[in-house]
Amino acid sequence: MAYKTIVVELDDHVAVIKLNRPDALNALSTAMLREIVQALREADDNEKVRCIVLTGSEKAFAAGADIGEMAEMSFAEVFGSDLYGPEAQAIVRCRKPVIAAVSGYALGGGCELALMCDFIIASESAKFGQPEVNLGIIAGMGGTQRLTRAVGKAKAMDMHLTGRFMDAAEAERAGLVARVVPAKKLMDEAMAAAHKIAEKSQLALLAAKESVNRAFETPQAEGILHERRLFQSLFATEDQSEGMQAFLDKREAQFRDR
Ligand code: DAK
Repeated sequence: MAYKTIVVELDDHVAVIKLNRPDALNALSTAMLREIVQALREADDNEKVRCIVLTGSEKAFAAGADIGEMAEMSFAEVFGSDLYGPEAQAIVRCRKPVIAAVSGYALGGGCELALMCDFIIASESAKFGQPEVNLGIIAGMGGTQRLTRAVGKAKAMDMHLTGRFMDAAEAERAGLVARVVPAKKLMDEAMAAAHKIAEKSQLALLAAKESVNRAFETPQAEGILHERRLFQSLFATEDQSEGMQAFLDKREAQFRDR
């Protein structure tokens, strides 16, 4: 499918979705969010794809929702159309692993989009923030919830109430990002991680992602039970037999997603 605001490329088993509105620092318009949703759906449905990398430009992952688009909207329009709601829900429904490769600004909806991915690899130049308060609004795509779970109440409150940006080093210390790498190496590192993930059993990946995400949705005892049942159910797969036999044979496993 031809896109106007993103570029999608397939590198072996990895789909790369690149946000591409450089003149607006990749501000998330409704059109762009819908294209991201469409690209994620296509990647999820494409059997060849085993991992997805979502990225922006060196200057901006995404500088937030498109302020120009929102500025004139009334409450009736925002509430009546459930602005950005269906798109945000669709993004987190993607079952395959999604890595956010973040360089430059990840602000407002851009920070929230990165938080919707499974983990973030950031360049040293990355800046995260929830500056919506400066516009007389608050985060609307999960920022008060996901950021708080990622970095804790103190830092989340600091960011949401002051609107200040967090640099990459602080973001790594706070647990917002998984790794920080030099800007020039960002895509190499993200692609290496994605290709490494792509080697695994798809069934184990789906189960691992589902199980980790349960940690945010259920009491711990329920999450642990869910994990144990998924763990046990993987013994019904050929990939479990193959993975363990390959270890004993001292060879690489050949997973077949069965
Ligand atoms: N929207 C639209 N255009 C943007 C933009 C944005 N968020 N951010 C930057 N741009 C545009 C600028 O207007 C400028 O365009 P031209 O003037 O050249 O036409 C161009 O990108 C370059 O920006 P600057 O000239 O400002 O570049 P600087 O390097 O000087 O500054 C900056 C970079 C990122 C610090 C600055 O651009 C900035 O402060 N941008 C706004 C950041 C921000 O406030 N982000 C939060 C947006 S509000 C909801 C769900 C979610 C949301 C809302 C509702 N619902 C479910 C209802 C989310 C809201 C947000 O994200």
